[in-house]
Formats: sequence, C-alpha cells, structure tokens
Amino acid sequence: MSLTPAAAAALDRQAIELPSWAFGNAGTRFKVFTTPGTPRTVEEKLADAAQVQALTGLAPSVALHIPWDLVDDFGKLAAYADDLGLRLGTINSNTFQDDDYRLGSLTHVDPAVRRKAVDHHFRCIDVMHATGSRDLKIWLPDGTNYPGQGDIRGRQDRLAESLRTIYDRLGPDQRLVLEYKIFEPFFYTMDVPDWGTAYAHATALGDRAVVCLDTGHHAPSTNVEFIVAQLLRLGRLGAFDFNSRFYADDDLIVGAADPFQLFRILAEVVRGGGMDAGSGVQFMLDQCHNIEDKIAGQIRSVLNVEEMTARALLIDRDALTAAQEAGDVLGANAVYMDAFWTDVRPWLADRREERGLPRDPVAAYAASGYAEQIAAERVGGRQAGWGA
Ligand code: AOS
Ligand code: ZN
Ligand code: ZN
Repeated sequence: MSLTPAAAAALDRQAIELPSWAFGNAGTRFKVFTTPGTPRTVEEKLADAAQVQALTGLAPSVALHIPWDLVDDFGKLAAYADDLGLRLGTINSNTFQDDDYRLGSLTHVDPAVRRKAVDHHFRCIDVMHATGSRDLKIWLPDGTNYPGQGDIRGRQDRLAESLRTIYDRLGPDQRLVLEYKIFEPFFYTMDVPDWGTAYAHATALGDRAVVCLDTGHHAPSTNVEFIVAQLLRLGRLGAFDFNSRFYADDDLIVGAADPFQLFRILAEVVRGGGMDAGSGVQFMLDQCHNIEDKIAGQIRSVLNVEEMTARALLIDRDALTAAQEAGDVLGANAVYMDAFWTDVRPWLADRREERGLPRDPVAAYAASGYAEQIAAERVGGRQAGWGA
C-alpha cells in the first residue's frame, strides 16, 4: 500500500461532518426503537459526536437542524462544542413539520406561507452567524401527489423567488446548499427532484449557491458518480449527504449497501479536485440509525468513507490515463479495479496507531464503557427532531 505524497496529504485533510440527528432515536413509519442513552439535549448529541471524533480523528464538525437543535445561546453552544474538540457545521433548515407547509413552503401559492418559510431561513442564517457556520443546507419537502394538483411551472417560479430572498440575506462567506430528492414526501412531483433542477437554481442565484448530493436520493440504477463528475466540472458540488440505500432513501450506514458505488463516487471526487485543499466540497453523513447503536454506527460510517477514499486515492492515475488514451479498455478497467480491490484496512489501522488513535475504533468504543455510562445517566432521550 503506498499513496503518493499528494494522495496522502489529501487523505490527511479528509473531514466528515456528523449530523446531530443521527444520535437521536430514529425509525421507520412503523416503529421508532428507542435506545438507552439517547441524548436529551443538543449538548448530549455533541458529546456523543465527540466520541466519534476522539476515536477516529475524522469527524471534527457536527451539522445542526433547526428547530430540532434550537438553543437560547448558539455562541455558548459553539464554545461548548469547541471544548469537546468539535466545530458546529452546516445549518439545516426544516419546513417539513409545520401544518402550514402541507401544500408547500418556499413554493406555496400563499405569499404568507412563503414569507413564513423564508423567515425560518432568515432565522437559520442568524444561527449561522452565531455559530460561525458557512453552509445553509436546504432540503425542501415541497411537491405534489397528483397530476394537475399544482402548477409545476408556477411552483418553480415561486421557488426561484424565495431562494433569491434567502440567498441575498447570506453573509459574504456563507453558502446556500440546495439538496435534491427524487421523491418523498411527495410522489408525483418534487420541486427539487434532481441535480439539474438544483443546478439551475444554484447558477441563477450566484457563486455561493451550490448543490448537495444525497447518495440515497436518486432513481434505482442512476449513475451517481456521473453526477458527481459533472457537478465538480461545473464547480457546483457543494456537499454530500452520505448514506446507503437498497431501495430508496434508506439512510443506512454509508458503504453498507454498495461499497463499490462509494468507491466509484470517491474516485470521481478525487479526479474532479474535490479532495484538493480548499475544494469546498463538504463531506457529510445523513443517516438514521434505527436498529443499530448510533455512535458505533457513525464510527463505522466515517471509517467506511475513509477506507473508500484511500482506495480511490490509490488509483494509479498515470497508468489509467495511459490505458485510456491507448484505447486499452481492459487495461484501464484493470488499473481502476486494482485500487478498489486493495485492502487498505491494515494500513489505515497502522496509520491510526501512529496518530495515537485506536486501531479498531468500533471495538475501542465498545470497550470504553461510554454506552453503558450514558444509558445509566440519560433517561427519556428524544427521537430525532419530532420532540423538538
Ligand atoms: C431528506 O430526505 C434529506 O435527506 C435531508 O437531508 C435530511 O435527511 C433531513 O433534513 C434530516 O431529517
Ligand atoms: Zn439528505
Ligand atoms: Zn434523504
């Protein structure tokens, strides 16, 4: 196993943001299984995230969801995070839990409802100023269920206007990150269903509007790495929401369902400069742990991202380019697959050890007694969001 110095430096730079909501109870529409020790407060979510960072060194920041993570003093929360060795990261808005948004939020026909949704985003921007966050991530639940229910074009026009108002409120170092999703909660149209729509809105807004690619938000068999390559080429890939899926938006541990797809995605990230210093691509997890331990689940996930990044960085680019340019179909594919099939796990364990980290962070977490400690201390933990 040997990475070029540039590839090793890229791996050193890797930072993966954890979602605060991954630490709360989550479930399916059928059942939420509660876990002993579930955080009761934002501070407790941060304390759990700090375990992931302490054991892996890969996850220095935490994304917040407003209003789930609302506190009186975000400056104080940022200082608390700092004490834990963390930073507060992306601020996620939420327009999916209010009855007023039943038929839309930023796209709603009623200007008063749109105003309310825009004001919510203004509040998120205020939070960003207090936390020092760069990114406002907008995932909209807006859409329709029946043909004819809404005016597709009119909804796009209203969306563009609402996004413009929000964008213009951002500070000069802040970004608007627009996430797309093919379906759910609506099943006929979503107002931001695909990367093309997100890209069109982002480019209309300005340089600081970028796209978030959630790996679970596409139709089955979509070539996600192609989208990655294209958005990087266009300079608009702002963030990933990493998770894995077998069917739809399953929000499972990243790399669990299809490690090869994760490799292919990360290979395009490397190729497109997404791992370069100052690239602006934010790597985030967006997962819900329903039946598994949440902290261990997050540890597994960041390790999976690191592992596939290391493999992607191993691709012998010179050999690959030579084979591609020579029209050597099988040769090029062999270079690519050699990197994928290289087992980097022992090397990554050695690397962790050299840095004073456990060789096996999942085992170290299990042995740490933290899970037992929080189970004893915390009573009445909350489901992600709904109790906020
Ligand atoms: C929803 O499907 C999106 O993936 C969001 O990014 C995210 O999961 C949500 O904002 C948190 O529940
Ligand atoms: Zn997402
Ligand atoms: Zn999702």
